[in-house]
Amino acid sequence: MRPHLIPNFLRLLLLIKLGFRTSCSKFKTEKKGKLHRGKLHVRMSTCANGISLSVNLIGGLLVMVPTLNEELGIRRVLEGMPRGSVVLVVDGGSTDKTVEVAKQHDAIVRKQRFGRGKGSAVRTGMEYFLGTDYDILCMIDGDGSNDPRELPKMIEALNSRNAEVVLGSRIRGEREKGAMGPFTFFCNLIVSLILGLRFLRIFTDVQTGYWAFSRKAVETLYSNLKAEGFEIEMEIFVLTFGAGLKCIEVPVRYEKRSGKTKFRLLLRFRNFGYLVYYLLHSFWG
Ligand SMILES: Nc1nc2c(ncn2[C@@H]2O[C@H](COP(=O)(O)OP(=O)(O)OP(=O)(O)O)[C@@H](O)[C@H]2O)c(=O)[nH]1
Ligand SMILES: [Mg+2]
Repeated sequence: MRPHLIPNFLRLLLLIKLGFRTSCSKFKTEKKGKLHRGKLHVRMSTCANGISLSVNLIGGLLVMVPTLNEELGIRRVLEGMPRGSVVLVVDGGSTDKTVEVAKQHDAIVRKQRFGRGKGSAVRTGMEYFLGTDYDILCMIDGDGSNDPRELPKMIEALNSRNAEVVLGSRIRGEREKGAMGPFTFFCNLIVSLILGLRFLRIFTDVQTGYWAFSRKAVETLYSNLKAEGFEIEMEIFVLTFGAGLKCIEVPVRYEKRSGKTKFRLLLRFRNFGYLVYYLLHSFWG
């Protein structure tokens, strides 16, 4: 071993030991005889500031990535994941190398159920999550536009602010030039303000692809979700408030996507129809 690595190695061991103790004393809970690992992870990532974390420290988190022909984006996303993340790629029948690339990066790959569209992929991912004992489910787009290095920030928000659902706002966050055109920016903001005001709250980016959910949130939402397409985020938002789950948003960075968009112009207009539908739904359920 090279001499300059030794102090770092000892420091890591010490941090793990201290972090583990602190975390356990403050956050450990038992669930079906198993450690509630999501909270443990967050504590440890704070303790071990500056040192890359190993596999078992991030054990309570499952990261779901819906993909449809994202061979370029998925590589970017998987390569940027915090080390040790368990990633579930839910694929919608890609005809390029998306699945191959995902497998090369040790992601779990599942084909989506419930029909075509991103919504079906998200629901498939939630169904998979409920069959495991992970504590937190994060969702991130597979086109490389969301930065996976912000996952700890999302989880931190979930835990420290006692939220059940966290959405990553691209409107509040820093945006790479050209990542989001003015039309999309405007549409996202309007839709979000309208939906937020329905619940007397200000939200800026309900249609984001970056989310974090507690286990309780997924258990509550999953069986009520019916969306198959890009309206899934609006449905999640409305059902979250309908169920009285605490939902917050945090700013996230947004970069230019790799590959081609699947959210065609027509679908963007269709989402305004869904906006009306979910608003009515939120009043009359
Ligand atoms: N499994 C699955 N994933 C999908 C489907 N449609 C889109 N996706 C994925 O959902 C994510 C969001 O789709 P995008 O095309 O990026 O839509 P968007 O982010 O609203 O639009 P852009 O601003 O153009 O990026 C991407 O990772 C897509 O690959 C689908 O039918 N099935
Ligand atoms: Mg995208």
